[in-house]
Amino acid sequence: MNAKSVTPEIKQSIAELREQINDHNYRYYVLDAPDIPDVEYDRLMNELKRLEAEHPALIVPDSPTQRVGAAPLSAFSTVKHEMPMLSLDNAFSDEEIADFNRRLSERLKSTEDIEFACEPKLDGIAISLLYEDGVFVRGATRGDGETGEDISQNVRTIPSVPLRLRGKGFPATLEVRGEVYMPKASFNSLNEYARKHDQKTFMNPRNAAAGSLRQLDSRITANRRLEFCAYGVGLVREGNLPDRHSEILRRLQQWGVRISDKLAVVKNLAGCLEYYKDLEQVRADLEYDIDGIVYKVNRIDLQRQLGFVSRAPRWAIARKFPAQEEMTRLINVEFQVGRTGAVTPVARLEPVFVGGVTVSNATLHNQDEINRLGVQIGDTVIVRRAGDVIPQIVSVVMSKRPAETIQIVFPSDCPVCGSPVEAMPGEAVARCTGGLVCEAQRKEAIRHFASRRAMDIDGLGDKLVEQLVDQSLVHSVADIYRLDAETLAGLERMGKKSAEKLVKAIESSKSTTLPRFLYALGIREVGETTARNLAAEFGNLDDLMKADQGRLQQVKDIGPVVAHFVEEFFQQSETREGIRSLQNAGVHWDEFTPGENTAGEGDQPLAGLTYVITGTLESMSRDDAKEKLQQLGATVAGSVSKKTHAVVAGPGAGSKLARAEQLGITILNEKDFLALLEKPESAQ
Ligand code: JCF
Repeated sequence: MNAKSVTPEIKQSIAELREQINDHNYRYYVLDAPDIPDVEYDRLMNELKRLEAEHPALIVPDSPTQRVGAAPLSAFSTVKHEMPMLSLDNAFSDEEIADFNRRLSERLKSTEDIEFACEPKLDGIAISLLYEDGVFVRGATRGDGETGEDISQNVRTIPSVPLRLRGKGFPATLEVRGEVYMPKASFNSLNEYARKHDQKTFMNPRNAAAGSLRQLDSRITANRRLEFCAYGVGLVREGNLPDRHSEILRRLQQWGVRISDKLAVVKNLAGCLEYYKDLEQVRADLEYDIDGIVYKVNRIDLQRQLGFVSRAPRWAIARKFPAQEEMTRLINVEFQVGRTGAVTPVARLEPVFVGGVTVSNATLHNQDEINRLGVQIGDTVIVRRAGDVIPQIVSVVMSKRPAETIQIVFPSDCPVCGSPVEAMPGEAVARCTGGLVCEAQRKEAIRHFASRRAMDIDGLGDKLVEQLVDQSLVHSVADIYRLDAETLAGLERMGKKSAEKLVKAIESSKSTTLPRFLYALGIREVGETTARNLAAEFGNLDDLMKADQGRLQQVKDIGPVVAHFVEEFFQQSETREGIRSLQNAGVHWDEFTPGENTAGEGDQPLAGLTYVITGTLESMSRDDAKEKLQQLGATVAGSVSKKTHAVVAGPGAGSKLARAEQLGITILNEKDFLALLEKPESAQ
């Protein structure tokens, strides 16, 4: 791109955009209170990127655009910490915390209560951030506490690390210390992705964070969702900080640095113990892993008086939670079959108490994972439970391997139906090829068919599907429509009333929409969006069933893989028969009429218009309202922006409604909305 001449106006625009973006980052990452929708944020960012691309001379290292990673390094250089980065003493019980408190009183020769700052101990990687005159200049690992590695390029990519401090009054040199961690959800999706693409998975969020920070190619780090949370300061030159630890942290927060939202100040030992109990309660619900609590003497003058012992301060201690990892024995491995036929090895374990629950099963994912672990039946293994994730086997304790172990053999035939099990080339997952012949796949298919976003048969839950298939009352989804109240009432945990209710729900599910029906069929890789795209493209089922792969690939967002699955699905005679039975049973939908001339104006009167739905509607669910709008060609968005055409607001509408009012966007109440559905042509 050609560099254009720089005018004062351009400089001004760039400065304003940077300030706005920094403000939004601060609101989002530090205050956890964003006040603009993502699209609006993206718009500001794109505008800044565009201006910077036109005027590269104006790019500065602390511009919010400079977080995408830079050219790979060949090695990290070392950094000497002017003030050593300390570690913490550990305590494992209330008694040890009481001992800690007693030692402090003795040293301080005082009987007064000692005030403590308490915060969760994040299970991440400790790093140091150096700011000179408020500008981020260096990020370093803790290393051995004396020397670490310069990971500035990687640290820059972490959105919650400010590249420039906000406001004023900060010391000329300020070293901020804290933890880099990966939220549990980001860790799970990273591993899920790795598993799908046959890549190495990470053992836990901490390892994932460490691995991401250690990348010589910071563009990889930029793609990992890492976060930073400060726990203190190191080197401080030319400037004063408050005289309490908690106040220092609050000051950091004002300067735009993220601190724990669980930070609390307690009056004494009793307060510490109570904080522990409270945090233990919410631990599993936190978005990140913590391995304990850090208590610090809050007054800095007392900290100075107390000083250090070797590598750790006397004025702080980490109360560790009981381990989330335990040793147990692998008794057996069984193989489960999912809806798409994926065969998953499940470890049966000698029950063991891990992180507050008894665990007797863990997933082994697939053959690659079994190979990676080198695990055999009879082995002693380490089991880890992290929050809401399925327990995992982390490793094998080889030193405890008994003389006789049994190799885990992946079945070549489906354990449920006996059909061959095959893995597609390049895929880690092995699948049963039995399709709906396989009882396991059938159960899953029926569950999916009945689910809320598919045919929405209220009351047809997992347990019931299990019974219906086991008792041969339902073989295929079409059989659902042959069930009567009498048969249902005879099932476990079903009374006459609930049986009648279910029959009603089955009856009303017959009237559906084409996208829902396509989604309900459970075609591989066809989720709700693809189902909707298919429906919009073909308008009716017959044309879709006749389409070949080439034709299917013309549909929005459909590539060769999905096209193949769709074609294959509709080629199967069981599929065709199944669909016929469903239609004979009375399942029907209004045909989409776009036909060949897709999105003809008459058919998609709301095409090009974006709606937002908020609050509750009386006459239909939000999902149904969304679907109705989409059928008319509208886009339904999750947040309000200038591009929003109108907001449909029911009772309980909150910030979205306020935002719409602020922007002067049309607001429709339920009555207006129903009128719109009746006469959508009037919308323009
Ligand atoms: O969250 C942590 N892992 C954490 C580590 C919190 C702290 O307040 C720390 C720490 C390591 C050393 N404080 C020190 C002094």
